[in-house]
Amino acid sequence: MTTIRLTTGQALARYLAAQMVDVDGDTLPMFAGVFAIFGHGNVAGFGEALAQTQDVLPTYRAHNEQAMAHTAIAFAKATRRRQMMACTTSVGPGATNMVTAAALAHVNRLPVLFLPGDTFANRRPDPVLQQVENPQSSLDVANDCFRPVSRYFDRITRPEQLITSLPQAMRVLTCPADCGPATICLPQDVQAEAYDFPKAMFEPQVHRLRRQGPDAFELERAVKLLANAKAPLIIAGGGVRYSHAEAELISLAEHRGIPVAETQAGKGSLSWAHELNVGGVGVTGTSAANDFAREADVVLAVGTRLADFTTGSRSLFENADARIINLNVASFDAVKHRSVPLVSDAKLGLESLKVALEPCEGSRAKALEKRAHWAQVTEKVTSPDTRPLPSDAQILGALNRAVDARDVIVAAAGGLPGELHKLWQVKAPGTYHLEYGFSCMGYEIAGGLGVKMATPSSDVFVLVGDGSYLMLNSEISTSVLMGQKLIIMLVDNGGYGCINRLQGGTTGRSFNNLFEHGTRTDGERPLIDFVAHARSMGALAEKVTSLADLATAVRRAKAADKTSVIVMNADPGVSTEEGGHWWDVPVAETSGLAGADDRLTAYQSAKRKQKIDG
Ligand SMILES: Cc1ncc(C[n+]2csc(CCOP(=O)(O)OP(=O)(O)O)c2C)c(N)n1
Ligand SMILES: [Mg+2]
Repeated sequence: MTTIRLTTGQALARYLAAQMVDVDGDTLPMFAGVFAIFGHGNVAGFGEALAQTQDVLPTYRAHNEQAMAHTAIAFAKATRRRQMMACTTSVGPGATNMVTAAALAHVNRLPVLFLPGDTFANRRPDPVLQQVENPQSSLDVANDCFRPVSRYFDRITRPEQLITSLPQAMRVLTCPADCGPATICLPQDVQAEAYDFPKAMFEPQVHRLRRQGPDAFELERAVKLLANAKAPLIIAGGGVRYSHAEAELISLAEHRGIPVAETQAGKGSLSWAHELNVGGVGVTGTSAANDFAREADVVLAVGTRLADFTTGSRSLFENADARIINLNVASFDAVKHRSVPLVSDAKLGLESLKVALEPCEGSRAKALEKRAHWAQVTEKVTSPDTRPLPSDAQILGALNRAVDARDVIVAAAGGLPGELHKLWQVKAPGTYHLEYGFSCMGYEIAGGLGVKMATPSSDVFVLVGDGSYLMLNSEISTSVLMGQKLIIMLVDNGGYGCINRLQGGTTGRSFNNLFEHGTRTDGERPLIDFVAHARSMGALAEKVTSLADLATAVRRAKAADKTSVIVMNADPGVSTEEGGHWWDVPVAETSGLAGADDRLTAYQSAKRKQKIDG
């Protein structure tokens, strides 16, 4: 065996640089780069190694570990899980700062390689700076926080463990069914230790996402159900996008005249204009999609986790005989809701279903009618009117009219995702990037950077509330420094607007969500000068006060060569009433507030529609 003497850090960097992916016949690096914030726990070990591999594995410097991990995750989502990034940190706070992002990647089934530094394996200098000592067990250390939020977890306490650990990490990163974050903790002493590694380990290795076809029995059962369905509905989830199954989805839907509803992750599988696209489904869905969902006797769920926002907390599919055919690459998801599982890659599964089914007219006419109604609602709620402050919907309407077909929008938390799900008119498939598995405040700007890195020829619009912006905005500066232009639309409604509305509906009061006094100004000055803040980080910034000015600001931002922040005040009290569905948020069983009895009665009656057997 030919060997090469390398440190653990050097071997890791070389191995990552040697991993390739086949994307439609092109061989690309699997790791487009490494986001790194160095500290004593990785600067001399893995950091030293990364400096040697810059030509094949670029390292990027960020400002916040959680944010850089969001960037890496968004990049992977935008490449539909074909390419990804690694993130390395020091020990202690640098490492645990990434735990939230690990959870986000886990929920959304997105690949990212976490390489947190870890305290000394030899324990000689213990306790070291930033080490969390555990009096009960020396084995349980801070990085164990990553365990429940990783699809693969390891700690390298001897250099040669890399030889067997790395292929396991690559397995989860490239497996459609098991996809998620892989975490390999790197004790800081081991990173610098040398070993004679087999040379073969560093030969280029090409990965290709596995396509698993359906099982004959499961397929036959699903075909029979669909063939006999009187009111079928397709729900497109993120799996459609990750499988590149858009064409097969449209083809089956058109073949059988089945309307297609979309989850947040699946929105953009079809353009808004497609005659069978009935739009977002569930809690933030359109009336068109939700009407079909309530009546459906067979729901073909494709690549979705069937989370509460999609199923209306399990109360949306009202038809007592409704069955779900659950086409999913992961058997874990395929058995949820007493579904009829069809475990398969979405593209192959949809193709097989079409081949086995006769064409029919289906619900085309009804879909057209319901779509037309929702188009009217959209027109009404997004058009300007005379109220002093615009609604989120009106801002989105103005933006939608101003963006080009290939521009990508990015959002995650606050009131905007719900409005986007209902109202955003996707012009071209793949231009709608919502992180709604974790709906993590602070994902937006950092995530936008990852999307921009993955799709450099598109303008990337980040839609963010004032709350999310204040939580995590440091990567504005990273975007400026990296020359990765973003257009950030900051909707300032003076606090946590959507939670304040939810609070009003569930408790009858407003408490601890909006800025006190309900004002954004301190006399003449804005309470928070977002324009000055964004400018201080090197971005262009302006505040607009009318929807017409917003359109011209967007034009200026599109023409600019660096990141712009456009700030607009909005009404925190308004959201689109039309469409939507109940969401299970428990109401206090006893409360002294006026209207509490009515709220509890309404909650309890909605709760009775929840199907717990499916
Ligand atoms: C990290 C994180 N913390 C808390 C929440 C709960 N939460 C969801 S939306 C929201 C308020 C967001 O405020 P803002 O970004 O201003 O949007 P708005 O609701 O005003 O539209 C909060 C606190 C969350 N989703 N993520
Ligand atoms: Mg807000």
